[in-house]
Amino acid sequence: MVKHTKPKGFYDEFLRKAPEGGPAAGTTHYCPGCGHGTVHKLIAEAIEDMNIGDRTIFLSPVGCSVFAYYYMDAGNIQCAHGRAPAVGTGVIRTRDDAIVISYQGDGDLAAIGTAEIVHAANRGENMAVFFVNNAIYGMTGGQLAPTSLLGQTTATTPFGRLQEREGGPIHMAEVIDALDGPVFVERTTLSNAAGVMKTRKAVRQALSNQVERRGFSFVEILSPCPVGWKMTPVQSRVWMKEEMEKNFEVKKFRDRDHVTRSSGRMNLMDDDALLELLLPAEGKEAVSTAKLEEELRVKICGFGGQGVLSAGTLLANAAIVDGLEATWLPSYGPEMRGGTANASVVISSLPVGSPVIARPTALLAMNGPSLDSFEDDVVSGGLIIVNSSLVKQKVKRDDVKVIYAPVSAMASEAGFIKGANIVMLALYLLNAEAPSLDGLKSVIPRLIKKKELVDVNLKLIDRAEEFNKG
Ligand SMILES: Cc1ncc(C[n+]2csc(CCOP(=O)(O)OP(=O)(O)O)c2C)c(N)n1
Ligand code: SF4
Repeated sequence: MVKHTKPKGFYDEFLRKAPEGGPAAGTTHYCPGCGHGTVHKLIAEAIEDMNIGDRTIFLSPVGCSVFAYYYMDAGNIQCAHGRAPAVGTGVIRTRDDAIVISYQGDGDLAAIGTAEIVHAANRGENMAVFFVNNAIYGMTGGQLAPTSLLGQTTATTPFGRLQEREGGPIHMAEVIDALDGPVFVERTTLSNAAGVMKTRKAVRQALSNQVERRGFSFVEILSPCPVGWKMTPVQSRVWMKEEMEKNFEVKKFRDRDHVTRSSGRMNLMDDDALLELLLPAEGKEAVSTAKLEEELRVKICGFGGQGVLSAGTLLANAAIVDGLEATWLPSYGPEMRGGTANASVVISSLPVGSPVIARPTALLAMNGPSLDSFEDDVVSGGLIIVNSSLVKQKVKRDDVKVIYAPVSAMASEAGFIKGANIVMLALYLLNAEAPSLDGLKSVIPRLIKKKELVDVNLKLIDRAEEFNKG
């Protein structure tokens, strides 16, 4: 007798359907007869049997399986539509030990995400891709997918797919097999029990390739979508056998016995090499070794041409030479000059979790619209420095420290209006816990390419120090 149990690769309760627990906490959100549940179970069983749950990172797509993170007891990342292979590349290249699973539907992988999957496969990234091909966009109501069959009626091809109008179905396993990078490529089917068992084997093969760090594995799984196809679950299986499998050949395309990629991080440079690249000049030793209790989140904003992005680069590099961790994230409009721009710089004693800043600890507002846009976001007790040469309004908040400084005028008086960003940055450093002003002084000669501008920028720092003394 076969006893069906829930594999340990799943969470004990599926809270998507029953947020409060209770009887429905054991069921998924999938329609009856859907193939996603079967594939989930095959993966969850393999994760349990191979004892890889603690290092598996499961990438769920956009599509009906968007909620896979409610089920898989693993590290979960829900990816933007089609981008799972790109996210997986980032994961595997930063975590040597991760087992990366990219789980994708045909709209996700073969339409919006075609570029990501082709290039990840071509690079031979160490990941297992499970491509659930149900020949339709299930989640959005049954529109044509790249893999829909010729003649197949869908919400957007009510009279059937036409070669002349929509082109023919894309055979992704064959496309991936045309590349040199992958180590394992197979197409399987869920139309019958034997097909499910073959899929089980292919899933395990792809995952064991991961454990052995052999490279990129791709398993295309033909899967029923009774609701999208407007069939009963039983009719769906018959249609798969009679139509889908005739079009998509079920077979093993490739199973290489040699390793195409041995380690996830092999292309990464170590921290010293990275610093060498960032600071291509003498003296790479840390200027100070500041320790921060809390991360600093600095938003530097203005219009294009005011140097807010380069101020951000200088700030991040000053932090790095001070022995801190830092990220720099630019944001700017399409105009080369005159548009809006801002740089987000996060500084921490620990590796930075996210370069995105929702609540800045400091706002350096080079113009009026920047103050309007970001004033409310600053944390209570934070710091706002306003370029009072250009910003006429006052800060409305009374729970933050505010410094009004005519940084444009100060730079202009020194004969170098473009140095207003340096004055602003120096003022920030004079009022911040870190990085040190020495850190900034040490990165200026390394990062400012025009040597004649180095001295004037260093003088502007002195000017900021005078102003700060009051
Ligand atoms: C950027 C973006 N474009 C379009 C959509 C709409 N959308 C959601 S799911 C989906 C297709 C899903 O089909 P598939 O990948 O085949 O997965 P299935 O639902 O069939 O499992 C689309 C187009 C979206 N959410 N985001
Ligand atoms: S619409 Fe199709 S793919 Fe989506 S859950 Fe229902 S049967 Fe599965």
